[in-house]
Order: sequence, then structure tokens, then C-alpha cells
Amino acid sequence: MDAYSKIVRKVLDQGQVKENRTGVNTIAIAGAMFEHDMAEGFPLLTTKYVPFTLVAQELEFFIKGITDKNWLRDKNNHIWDEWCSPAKVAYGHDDETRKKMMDERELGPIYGWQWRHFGGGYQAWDKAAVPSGVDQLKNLVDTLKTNPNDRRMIVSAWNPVDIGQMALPPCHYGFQVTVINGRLNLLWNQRSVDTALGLPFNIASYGLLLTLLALESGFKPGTLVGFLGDTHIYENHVQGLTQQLERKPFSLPGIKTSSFSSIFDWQYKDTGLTGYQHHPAIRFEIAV
Ligand code: THF
Repeated sequence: MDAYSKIVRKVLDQGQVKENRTGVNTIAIAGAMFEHDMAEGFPLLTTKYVPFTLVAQELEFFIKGITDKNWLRDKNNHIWDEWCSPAKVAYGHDDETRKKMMDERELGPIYGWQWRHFGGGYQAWDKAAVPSGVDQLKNLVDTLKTNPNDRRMIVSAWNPVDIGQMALPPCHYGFQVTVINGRLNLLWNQRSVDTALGLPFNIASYGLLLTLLALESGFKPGTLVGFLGDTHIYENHVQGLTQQLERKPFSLPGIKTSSFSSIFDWQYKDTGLTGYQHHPAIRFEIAV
């Protein structure tokens, strides 16, 4: 069984019912680890259709440090839409921040901001403000090229000072890169794991980031590891996942990037899949 299906199986078998802020109960386990050798293919699920373009667009949005969700919407990508409706933005924000987020369609200092401007005093609605802070991604890329044995190649999206201004505190809150025997590995940490809807995207997203970092540095793609915290299945997702587990996986697709010059100039259009065979999509309702 593939690594994703094993996690699904484990949550279904061992999960305990848990209430949470969304009002839809989950079954949850204390934690899990996802591990995949990139030499075996690109880790996109084949037991259902996963829209890779949406994943790649979101990754470009993070890499560029963009926090205006209209950048995604303009590309017909709606995965962050829920996080700018009045009811949802109300969650954890003061009146002024909420109004600004609504007016400006801002998600706040989420992933991309922290990757590129950590600690830089977020004021996205002040168009004159020049972003500052620590460019963690640039530092990581520089270290990969100059001192790849380093064990401090870490990017953190978890910034307690900024959490109150974020549309949603980061689920995957940090990642590390290591180089061992000429292979580049990426390990990510995730506090909360929506197994049906989010996890397939998270796996593909970090698999793509690993691939891009390998291209950037010249190392071979190595192992992708996810350390997963509260790993859960929403009760209204159980039936779809049970059906999905009955499907026989196809062999994994490949991934191909054209005209790569730098991860910082990379665009989602530059990367495509080769030979993506998959079962039909499964509709899962998103809990917000
Ligand atoms: N909130 C919840 N409850 N789960 C999450 O996984 C999640 N994310 C991001 C922010 N909040 C979250 C948003 N990521 C889809 C996929 C990823 C998302 C949000 C939505 C989604 O609906 N995927 C559909 C396809 C959508 C389409 O084709 O337009 C799917 O079937 O996969 C954690 O990263």
C-alpha cells in the first residue's frame, strides 16, 4: 500500500472522535509520518484526481511571498476563497484587521510572507511599505549552494508575533532540507492534517518544492518526509476515503520542468506532469 493510503487506513482504524472549531467532528490520531523516495516517481495520488496545476500555483504564490488571494483567483484557483468570507475572517481578528483583510482580499502574513519576510512588520495594505524581514528561502538556497552539509537549513512559517493577523495560522509550519550522499531531502512539519482534502495537496506541494530545490542546487531529488501532528478525517469524508482505498493505484507520474533558471523566477506553467494516470476525482466538502 502506498504511504498516503497507509495513513488513511491508520486514521480509519485507530481514530478517535474529536470535536473541533469547525463544527464538523473528525476522527483523529496523535500523529503519523509520511515518507516517499522521489526516485520512485512524483508523489501525486493516483487513487483520485489531484489538480496539480492548483498545487503548483499555490506554491508559486508562496515562493513569491504573495498574500493577496486574488493572485490565485485570477488564475481560477479557489482553494483559499473560504478564507476571505466575512464569517471566516472574523476568526481571531480585531475589527480593524478584519475590515482591511476584506477590503484588500488579504490573507495576512501567511506562508509566503514568512518564507520571504519573516519578522518584517507586515502591512500589506500600505502599498508604499517596502517589505523587509528575513528572506528565509533565499538563505536556504544560498546555504544549499555553499554549505550543503549544513543541518540548519530550515524555513519556519510559525511566527507567534504575527499569528493574530493571519487568515489561518499555518498548518504546515516549517520545513528543513538536508543533503545526504548527493541527494536532497525535504522534511516538513504539519500541526493539523486534513487527510482527505489537504494532505494530497501538501504532499504534492512539498514534493514539487523538493524538485525545484534540487534543480536549483544540482543535487538529485531524495526523500520527502512529512511529520504529521493531529492527523484527522472529517466524518463527512469517511465514505469517500473508504471508496478511495478500494481503488488500485496506478504507477506514479513523472514531472518535467522547462527553461528553469532559478526557483525565484520559476512559474507554475514551467512544470508539468508526464504520464498522470488516475482514478476519477472524489468530492470532499471543505470544513472552515
Ligand atoms: N482548511 C481545511 N479544512 N483543510 C485544508 O486542507 C486546508 N488547507 C488550506 C487552507 N485551509 C484548509 C487550503 N487548501 C482544496 C484543497 C486544498 C485546500 C483547500 C481546498 C480543495 O478543495 N481541493 C479539491 C479540488 C478543488 C478544485 O478542483 O477546485 C480536491 O478535490 O482536492 C491546507 O492546506
